[in-house]
Amino acid sequence: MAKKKKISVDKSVKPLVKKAKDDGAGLVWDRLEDQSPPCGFGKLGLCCRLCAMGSCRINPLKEGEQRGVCGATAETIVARNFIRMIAAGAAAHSDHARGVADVFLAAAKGKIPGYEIKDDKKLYQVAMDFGVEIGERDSKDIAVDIGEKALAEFGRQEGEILFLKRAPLKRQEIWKKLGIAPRGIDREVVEIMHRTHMGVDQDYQNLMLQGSRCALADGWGGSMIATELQDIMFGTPQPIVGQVNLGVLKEDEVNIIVHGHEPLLSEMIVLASRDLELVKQAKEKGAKGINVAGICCTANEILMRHGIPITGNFLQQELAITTGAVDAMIIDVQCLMQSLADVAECYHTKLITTSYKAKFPGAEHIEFEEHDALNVARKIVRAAVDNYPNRKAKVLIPDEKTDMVVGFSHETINYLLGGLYRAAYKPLNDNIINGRIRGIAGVVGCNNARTVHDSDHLTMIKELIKNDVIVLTTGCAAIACGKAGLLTPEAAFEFAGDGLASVCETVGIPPVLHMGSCVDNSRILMAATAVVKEGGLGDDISDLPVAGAAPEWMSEKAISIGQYFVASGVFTVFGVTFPVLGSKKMKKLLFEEFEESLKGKWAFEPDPEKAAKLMIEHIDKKRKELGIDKARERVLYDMAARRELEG
Ligand code: SF4
Ligand code: MSK
Repeated sequence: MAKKKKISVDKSVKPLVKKAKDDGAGLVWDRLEDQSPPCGFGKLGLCCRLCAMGSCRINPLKEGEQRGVCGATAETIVARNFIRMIAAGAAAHSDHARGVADVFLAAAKGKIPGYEIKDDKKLYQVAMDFGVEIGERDSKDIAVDIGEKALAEFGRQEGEILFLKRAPLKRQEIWKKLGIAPRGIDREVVEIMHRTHMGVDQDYQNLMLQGSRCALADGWGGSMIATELQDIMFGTPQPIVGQVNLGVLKEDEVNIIVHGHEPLLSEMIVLASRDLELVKQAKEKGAKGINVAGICCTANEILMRHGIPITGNFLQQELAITTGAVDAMIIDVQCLMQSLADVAECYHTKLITTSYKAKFPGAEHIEFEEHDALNVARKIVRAAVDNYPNRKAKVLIPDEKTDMVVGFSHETINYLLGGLYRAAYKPLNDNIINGRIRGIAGVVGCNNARTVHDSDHLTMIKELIKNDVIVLTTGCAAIACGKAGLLTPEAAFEFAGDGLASVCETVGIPPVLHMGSCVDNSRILMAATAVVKEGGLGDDISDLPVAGAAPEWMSEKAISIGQYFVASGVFTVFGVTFPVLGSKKMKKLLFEEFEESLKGKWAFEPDPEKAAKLMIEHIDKKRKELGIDKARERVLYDMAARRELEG
């Protein structure tokens, strides 16, 4: 165990870490100690193993220029590694989207039961974006065309991906001028793999152009397709109350945890858990009912749409099993620790893999078959019910659980601010212009065992809202906020500055808005675009007083998200570590020169308070450029002045 170093600010963690030790279950923090210190070359991005003449590494402490056996320089090695991370992240989001598009199309064709069109309005919106005829046509026919067009986006070879047209015109021109408008989603990923193969692209600036193009194919392509089609099938999120933290588990019920990223199966698990026959079976086994809860982004998806509780974020996946109360953990793809199988072995928990893409030695595999989704879900729920009597370890469910209000899609923000009949971002823009809201920050991303769990998210976000910056959040950052009580309207009075608090009070929203899962960072792009289109704050995302951050990032998906934020014109700060620090030229490009070309740039700052200050400084710089840096002074007229005015 890490030497008494604080590992989390979440009170639910400590007792379970102790329990794991008593029960002989190894946790992420134990392995972290074994893996410390991390490899210095890899951390700086300076290790290359792209061919068998290596692996090569550049020692930053040695004098003079060093090169790999093939002659590759530090900046080439660092850039290749960096954009391979982008390719992996974009591939993860986009393969998720492909799965959604497959199911969407099959459902539209009436080939699979259980899935339907829940949001006609969004169906028509996407139809317009995709150039699909609406007219008097049946929703299902429109959906078939949308499904086909969505799937074609992955293999598109020419032109530009269709959602790119949603961006502000000035942004589209920047992409065109730089030659980074993505042609097709898969094409950009494949081209990165080609260009970073031994002996191809040796120019770090050119490599980073392709990195930007691929990241844009993620944000404005794969991720946006996933979000939009999921919304059409499962409903666009609206504000809903939910609960979060390990205290949502119930000792006297069958506890099923869904963990991973894809809502296709978890939506069905929610339905199956309400099946009266299965509830009856659970009661026959001695349980009072069936309790479904989530971890990571699958959790965010079903929380946003059904109010299903969340057990925790990334670093709590092993702890959930350690409670001894989880009868089945159902996993699909992404952010799943292989150790889950070992931890599950110490308890009675059934670990069930469901995707042919993600199998675990030691886990039971029940393949998710979309054509028979509800029956597969029933089978899985039944396995959990049957496992309930097998609990063997002492059950310890921490008390911690917090209420929260979630479900802030960018459409919801529109309605909340402008009202149903005059939905508009104008009130938000007005409040930014008058200075009550200083700016907008997107704080997103993972947990990382190398930082104190949740601490950097919360420190940064509290600093931002204290300074009247409204925060949009997704992923594990959003879950951290929920646990800390930041996702309630009341949090505005406790944590926000006077200006932001007054807006939150008027509209009845929290100062931190939970916008969904990792693919839902596309909602943040749409919210920023809506602010631009509303007018009064410049004509590009880069003109806005906005900033982005991922203070506890760990996954390659986060790098892809960060790069598409930057390539969309957003100043973006990452914490923990940053995999380009080994090259001066790459640092200069990402931290400085991108501001010229992309009008957005990266920063690295592991201290979350300092990082928040950087974001606020950037927001203030943008306010100044817009001429709204001085909050409008309220002029109080006395009677004489009034008469003068009237006269
Ligand atoms: Fe070394 Fe060049 Fe091969 Fe990389 S590609 S391992 S730098 S020889
Ligand atoms: S789940 S990608 S740890 S946010 Fe989307 Fe959390 Fe990061 Fe996974």
